[in-house]
Amino acid sequence: MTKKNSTTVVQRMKLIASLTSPFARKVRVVAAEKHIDYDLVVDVPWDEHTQVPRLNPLGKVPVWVLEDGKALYDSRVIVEYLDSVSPVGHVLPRDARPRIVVKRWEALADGICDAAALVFVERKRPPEQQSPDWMARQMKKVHAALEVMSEDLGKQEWCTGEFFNLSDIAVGCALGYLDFRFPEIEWRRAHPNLSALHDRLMQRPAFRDSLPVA
Ligand code: GSF
Repeated sequence: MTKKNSTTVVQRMKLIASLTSPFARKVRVVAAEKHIDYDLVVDVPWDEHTQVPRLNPLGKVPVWVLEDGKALYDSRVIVEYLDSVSPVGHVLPRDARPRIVVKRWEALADGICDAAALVFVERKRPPEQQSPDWMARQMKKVHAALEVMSEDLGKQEWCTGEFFNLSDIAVGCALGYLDFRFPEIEWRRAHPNLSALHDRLMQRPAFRDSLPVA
C-alpha cells in the first residue's frame, strides 16, 4: 500500500472471489485476457467468517476493490469497468448495437449460472425441505437457455461471429460451471457446437488457469 498524498491511500486492486463462482471466473478471464494486474482474495460468502458483506451488502462474489478502496459489483459491472480501463483486448464492442448483442449473450449465460446455482444450493438443504418443483423450474431454464445458445451459435466460430469477446467468455464460464456442478447434464452430446466452442476456449490460458476448484 502506498500513500499518494496526505489524504489518498492507494492500494493494489483486488478481486474478492470464490474459486467455484462462474461469475468470478468470468471476471478473472476478462482480467487475464486484458492483462490487468490485481490481487485475488479468496472468500466464500457462505463461510461463517466471510468478509464479503462488508464490501457488498448483497453478500455475493465477485467484488472488485479499486485502488481507493471502493467496491464494485456485480460481475457485469466489473467486466464493463475492466474493459473501460485498458485498451488491451477489448471484450465489448464500442458501438451500441453489437455491444447489446454481446450483453444479451452474457445475460443468457449468467442466467444459466443463476438457475444452476439455485439448484445447487437447494440440493444442499435437508431432503425434506427441498422443492422438486422449484428445482425442475430452474433446470428447465438451464436447458432452454442451452438450446437457444446452441441455435444462436450455429456454425459460427465464436458466439457473435468471427471475433472472440465477452459473449464467449460468459458462455464458457456457464458451460464450465455445469461441468463442475452438474456433470450429469450431457450438454456436449445435445449441443456439439457448444462443445466445440468450449474446446476452443480451453485452448486459451485464461480459461485453463481459472477452472473451478472445490
Ligand atoms: C451473481 C453473483 C452470485 O450469485 C454477479 O456477480 O453477476 N449477479 C451476480 N454469486 C454467488 C456465488 S456463485 O454462485 O457464483 C454468491 O456469492 N452467493 C452468495 C449468496 O449469499 O447468494
